[in-house]
Amino acid sequence: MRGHFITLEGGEGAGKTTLIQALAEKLRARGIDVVVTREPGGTPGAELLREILLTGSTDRWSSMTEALLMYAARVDHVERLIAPALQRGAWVLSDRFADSTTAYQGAAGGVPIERIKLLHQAALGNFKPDLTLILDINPQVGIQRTIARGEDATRFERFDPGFHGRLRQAFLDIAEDDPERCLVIDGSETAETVFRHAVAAIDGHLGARLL
Ligand code: Z5A
Repeated sequence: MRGHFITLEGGEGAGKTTLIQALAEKLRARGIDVVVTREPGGTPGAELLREILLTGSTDRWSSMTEALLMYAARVDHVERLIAPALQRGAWVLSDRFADSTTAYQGAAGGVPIERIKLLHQAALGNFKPDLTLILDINPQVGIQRTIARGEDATRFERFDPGFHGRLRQAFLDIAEDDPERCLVIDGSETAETVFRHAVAAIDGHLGARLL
């Protein structure tokens, strides 16, 4: 028996962390074994890479170097956490996964998408999520939400507004290219409405009957 792998994607402050917590609660209430994780990170080795990836100046590395580091962290994450959890039948909910590399380092950062696809194939073969929920939001609204939270900006939050506009479009393009796997949810709706759409998507795509 294999579990299900669900990823949440979108720009900063889109509401991924809020949604993932609500989904985990709902699934656990149904007696499902749930693993909540995030990228970059999720394992001790990948969390070390997260620390250096999210700090320092924006030009610390080129986008290609970032993509390689993201995949180094991702392979560790899949090998040591995600794949074993799926094998024992758990549902894995990840705050970001490979689509973030396509969007941030590819579309917004300038690495050709074909090179990122080759990198994915070399690192993880055909491994991909069963369902990806993309929270779409105006980047200014999302960044305002994270500022209101009072935390220091990460390296990525300090990139220019053009970068964040390209990101938003990149996630919409990813959804259009793979409609079987991806569903776009309006992240500017209330947290309750976003949650309802997400639960309906999980029921529709995975036959989960959570509603
Ligand atoms: N990155 C990359 O470049 N390449 C890659 O391959 C990967 C990642 C995997 C990870 O940062 C960074 O790594 C990320 C991309 C890059 N860029 N940045 N920055 P992170 O994990 O620290 O940041 P994030 O993913 O953008 O998360 P976030 O800023 O915490 O946003 P969020 O999780 O989507 O939102 P939230 O925490 O749920 O909500 C933000 C605030 O809004 C909070 O106060 C909520 O209470 C509030 N909120 C949430 N939902 C709503 C609704 N519906 N209405 C009103 N307010 C809401």
